[in-house]
Amino acid sequence: MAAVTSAAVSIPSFTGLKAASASNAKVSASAKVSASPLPRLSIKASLKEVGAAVVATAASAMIASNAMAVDVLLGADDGSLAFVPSEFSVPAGEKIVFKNNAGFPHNVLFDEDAVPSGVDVSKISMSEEDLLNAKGETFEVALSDKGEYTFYCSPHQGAGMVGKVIVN
Ligand code: CU1
Repeated sequence: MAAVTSAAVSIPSFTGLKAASASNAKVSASAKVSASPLPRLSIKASLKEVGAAVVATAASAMIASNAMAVDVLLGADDGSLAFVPSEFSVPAGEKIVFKNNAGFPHNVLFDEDAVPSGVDVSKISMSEEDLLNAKGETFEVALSDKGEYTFYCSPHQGAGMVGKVIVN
């Protein structure tokens, strides 16, 4: 009979589905659950809610991380090869989240001839060989130098997939 480990006892502080299901198996195989500081009933209840709780936690983390971010779609909903929006402004340091939407693969490269002087585009761009291939994939960047930046998608630059951001 497996002993209750500290991992099994700390079920309410699970960090992911994998950990949660591992704990679940340990608890049901163990006769020593009552040794846990938690009442048996509350362990059962939290196990039932593990799935929903993980989803809720992930969702609220997402909302929190996007609270101060600008979202830019890669590919318009109608399939056209464009950044949406293609021109926008952000406060310096605010996160820009490029999200793969349609017409991929896409990437995001800043134009070395069209960024504020002193900015190293290799530090803010994806690598040219790197492509976002699935819907919902993201690339995030925060720009700290004020000024105007032009960016493009290398597979679709010729089709006009370019954008501009003003950092102020
Ligand atoms: Cu593209």
